[in-house]
Amino acid sequence: MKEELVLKAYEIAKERYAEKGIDTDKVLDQLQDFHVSMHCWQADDVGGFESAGDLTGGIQATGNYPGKARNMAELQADILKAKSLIPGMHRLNLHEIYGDFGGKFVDRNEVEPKHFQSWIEWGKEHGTKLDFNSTSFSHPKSGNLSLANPDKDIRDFWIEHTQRCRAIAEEIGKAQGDPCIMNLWVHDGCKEQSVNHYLYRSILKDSLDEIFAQKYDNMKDCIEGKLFGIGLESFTVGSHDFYTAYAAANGKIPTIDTGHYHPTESPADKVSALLNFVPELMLHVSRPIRWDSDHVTIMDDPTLELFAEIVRAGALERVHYGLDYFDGAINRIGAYVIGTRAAQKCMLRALIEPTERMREYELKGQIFQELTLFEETKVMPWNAVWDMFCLKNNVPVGDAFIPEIEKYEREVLSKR
Ligand code: RNT
Ligand code: ZN
Repeated sequence: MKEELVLKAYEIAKERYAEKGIDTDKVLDQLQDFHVSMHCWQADDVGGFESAGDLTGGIQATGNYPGKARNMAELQADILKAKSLIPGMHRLNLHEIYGDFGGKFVDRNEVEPKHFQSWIEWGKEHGTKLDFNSTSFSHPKSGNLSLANPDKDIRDFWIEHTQRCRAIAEEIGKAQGDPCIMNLWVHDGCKEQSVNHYLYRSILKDSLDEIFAQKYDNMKDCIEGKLFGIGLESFTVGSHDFYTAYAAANGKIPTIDTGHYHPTESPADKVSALLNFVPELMLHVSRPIRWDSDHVTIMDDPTLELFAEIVRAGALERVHYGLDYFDGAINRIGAYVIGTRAAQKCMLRALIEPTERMREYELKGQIFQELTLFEETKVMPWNAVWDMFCLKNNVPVGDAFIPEIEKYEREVLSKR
């Protein structure tokens, strides 16, 4: 799109929003401060660099689109390509299996901060803060139960792994001068009916207590619940109730993965409920289609509502914004660019809502007036502000990133 067109449209939008009491220049600044933690695992369908084994743990990447990253250099190149097409500064979320293992097999109970030293340097070089995840899946000891396993050896193995991951996150946080957000998700559950729900949950609770006993200053702990996993459909040890209670009792951060709820349940509605009891929230923004299918994030109603609820709660600074999807059926750079830009668009639309005016109407009982603004905000020219944001950040406006990704596919991805 022509630059002057973007500027002209922005000027008009700015005036229209000013009539509603919204300063779009301020919104642009706020959006600049909005950092998404991009998940490294979209680049290679959650493969990682530890072994060439199958993806297990009840999660699944579908599709076999050519060109996935096969090693650290390719993954880093892909991330940088994607980032060059996304406005703003963003973080990168690493799983333990993406360590720099130097071609050697480093087991999960042996991993050390040194395996992430080159990532730390890469992050510094490219202005990218890092976040972290322990990895319970895709390992011979994953089975159906890891931290909730009654077998002491297996449980201790995973406790050791998770403790080491926290130490790595601490080192990353220290090195980047900003807390490293570490997410803990384990797949533990049962395929069949079970009479041991209480037992497994009490073991998981004890494992978490042991893991979190060590206090750190440069990392933050998030715990992610779930509805079910593939092959683990009957019971999930780390359910939402379990982790919500644990987070509230222990001051931990619950992770809301938007793919992890009953299809009619609203993740957005959890924001105001949880934030009255827990310090912060972590998001895994995804797009479930009928199940936790990990489709690419788009600007859909549930995501718009989620971000709107955060802004309405005045909680912008209390939320960590991660993405979590793995679509192997389309160009993976495209998947990053669409998903990250969609999250930003949702945040823009949340920031640009005339919330204060609506709140006033509502508190005075002027409900039709408020409903009018709900409707009007949908058709206000927010897209002109979005285009302006892309222009300001020197990245393609609108769909102009398509040829760039096609070129990268031709020149790089198709040669893999
Ligand atoms: C799985 C969880 C978890 C994973 C990643 C790879 O259901 O959403 O966050 O997707 O850790
Ligand atoms: Zn997740």
